[in-house]
Amino acid sequence: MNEYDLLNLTYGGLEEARRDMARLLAERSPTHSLPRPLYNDPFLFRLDMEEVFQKEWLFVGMTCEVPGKGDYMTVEIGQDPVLIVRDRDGEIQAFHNVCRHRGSRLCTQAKGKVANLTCPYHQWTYDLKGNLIFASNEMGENFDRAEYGLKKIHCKTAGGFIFVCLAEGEAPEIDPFLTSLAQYMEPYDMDNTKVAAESTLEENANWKLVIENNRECYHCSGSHPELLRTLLEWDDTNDPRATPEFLEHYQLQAEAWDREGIPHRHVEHGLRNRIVRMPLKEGTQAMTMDGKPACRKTLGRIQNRELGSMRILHLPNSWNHMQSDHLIVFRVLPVSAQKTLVTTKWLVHKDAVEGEDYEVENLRQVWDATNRQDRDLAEENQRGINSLGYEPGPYSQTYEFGVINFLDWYAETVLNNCKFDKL
Ligand code: 3BY
Ligand code: FES
Ligand code: FE
Repeated sequence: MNEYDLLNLTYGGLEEARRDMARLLAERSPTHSLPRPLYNDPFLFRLDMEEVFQKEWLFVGMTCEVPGKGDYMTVEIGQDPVLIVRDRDGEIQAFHNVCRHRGSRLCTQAKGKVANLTCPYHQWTYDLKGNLIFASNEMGENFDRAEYGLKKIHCKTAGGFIFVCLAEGEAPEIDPFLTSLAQYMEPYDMDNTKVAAESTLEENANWKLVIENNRECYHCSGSHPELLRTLLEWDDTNDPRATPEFLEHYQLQAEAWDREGIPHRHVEHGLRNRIVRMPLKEGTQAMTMDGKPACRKTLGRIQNRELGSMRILHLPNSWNHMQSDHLIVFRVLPVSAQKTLVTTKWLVHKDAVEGEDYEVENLRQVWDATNRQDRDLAEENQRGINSLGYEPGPYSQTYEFGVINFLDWYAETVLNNCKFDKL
């Protein structure tokens, strides 16, 4: 429980909360921010975890983070520790990071390399496909190791991204998006990238406020001087606010991208996924303080430094900026009703040398500043929402349509996934 949870208990129990969540989502105004309990009630947070984070595909990391056999990474999805490991066939597997003996967490580090997976508690040992290969003789004659393999989690990769889904039965459809993602990421040759820098911010705000904040740039001019050196304030080529100057600038860049076979056209898969390449401000090449590239080596087969930024949205937990010289990937993981972790990773060419080809400080400066600014905005947003004075307010249809789209996706997903009929 965090310090505010008791203050924000709106319901006497989970079933009452479930019924009211259905009502709140069905009766909400889609053009207004959500009713308060959806941003701060601990029961509704639990339902967000059950209906969204335990059932939908989530972005967890990049394939280049587990480049070799036996390389693993761990991630906590709420209370579910997850292990991602590259097996001896080179396939990426995801398991519940939980020992089948008495349930200890198996891998305790964020990243590592192993031959097999040995539990720190009583040394039960699993191979990289999750088969139990060793449990001491003390387990008795009738003990059948085959019954105690690690529990698998749905896992798919495309274009260098790793997605997992905790759903116990079938996972939702994601292949059409993965096909687009692989196609749009092809120029980047993701096997030859590496993480050059990483940050995790703990934000005292509900995860939906973190995503809402990312889905609009209405706040950019008031808060993001570093980002606005290079970023245009609308985030799609079909934005109604696009000026004739922008359209001309876009046209010229898009013609070059077409000649070079660089995918860029807006593609979407429902409201959950969107990919579009957007130019940066004229005369700039990357999201750095001076607009110059952060890395001397371009990525993959890319030669044109003016690739703008390809934005990839994956609801509920990721947005991304793919540029000619570096990539910035973002992952959102809820912790409690009012606590969220935002992890940012900066990727460059695998052979780029720190100090020669890039400086970490220069690489991360703009988004470190932007992330801190966004954290402060989300936290102030949460504080105001907790007040008796809060009532849902109207979104701007031009500046905040991305927020409206996100909440439409969220409401639809919860209403579809929730077993209201069982009540
Ligand atoms: O650039 C981004 O990732 C988002 C979209 C608009 C504002 N925000 C900083
Ligand atoms: Fe893992 Fe006992 S809990 S070996
Ligand atoms: Fe922002």
